[in-house]
Amino acid sequence: MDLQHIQWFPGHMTKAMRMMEENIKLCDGVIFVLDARAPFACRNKVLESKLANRPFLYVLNKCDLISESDKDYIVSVFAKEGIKVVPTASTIPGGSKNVFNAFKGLLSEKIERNKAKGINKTLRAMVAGVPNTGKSTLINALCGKKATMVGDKAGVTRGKQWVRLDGFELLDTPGTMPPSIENNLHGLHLAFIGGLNDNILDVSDLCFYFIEELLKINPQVLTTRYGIETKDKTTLEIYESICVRMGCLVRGGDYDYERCGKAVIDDFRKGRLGKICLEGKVTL
Ligand SMILES: Nc1nc2c(ncn2[C@@H]2O[C@H](COP(=O)(O)OP(=O)(O)OP(=O)(O)O)[C@@H](O)[C@H]2O)c(=O)[nH]1
Ligand SMILES: [Mg+2]
Repeated sequence: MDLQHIQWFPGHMTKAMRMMEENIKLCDGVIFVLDARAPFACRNKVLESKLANRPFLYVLNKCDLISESDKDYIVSVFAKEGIKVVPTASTIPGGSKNVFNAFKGLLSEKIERNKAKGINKTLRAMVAGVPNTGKSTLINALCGKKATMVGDKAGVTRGKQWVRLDGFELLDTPGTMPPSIENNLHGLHLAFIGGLNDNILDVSDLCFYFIEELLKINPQVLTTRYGIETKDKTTLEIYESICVRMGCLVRGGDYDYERCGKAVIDDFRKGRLGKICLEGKVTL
């Protein structure tokens, strides 16, 4: 499966980047949301370079789905490049207060300058990131109410939407893919975390590659969840054992790869396989 080139039709990307640049002009700063399970695949280096001199913050969301040590590792990798990353979990009550404080800190100079000039201006921030990373959930968490629509698939937010919050206005935006995916593995990671439109992907292929990836990161996860042995087995044999354990068989005894694939990927996305980081310390 060549995910490096999938859906990266240059016209779409140019349009999306242009829209993002237009929105940036309306804002005093940018909050860019990363999925903690694949933060480096979510990263947008083109945007980073365009934001070099502006208040800009990466938020590492969904930290409840990775281990503390992977979280610390990711933060340290970004720190080495001088990039600040704020870890959070938007679905955990009160879990996003640190994001708001960090962003206020980032804009403090501007806030002070406005105050000195007697200007009482609402500051604006754009919330951007790959589809399904939790941008709208983060905004709701910051506001303490359901101000934007959320959902467990890519492309829930369609147009842009302003949300008011305590002297600020946050701009919720539809997810945007990085204009260049550095390698096929990053493309796969984006697919595993639900960053790509599932309709364009073959879920059996996806599950096969996901199992292969898990065998490198932590095969024990498969044994614990599905009660299967992985030692000395091929990826396909493991996939088929999971099919059997989950009762995913079709008439005649063949395997229902698709139904099983959907279930396994869903287990990962919902955190039912435990804490897994695809780009943590072990995997890079
Ligand atoms: N476990 C966990 N799930 C989260 C977290 N934040 C968001 N989610 C879930 O992730 C899914 C996507 O959330 P959204 O807020 O709709 O994501 P989005 O980035 O706005 O997505 P688009 O609008 O499609 O680009 C939802 O099912 C959320 O419940 C988190 O911190 N932890
Ligand atoms: Mg959204």
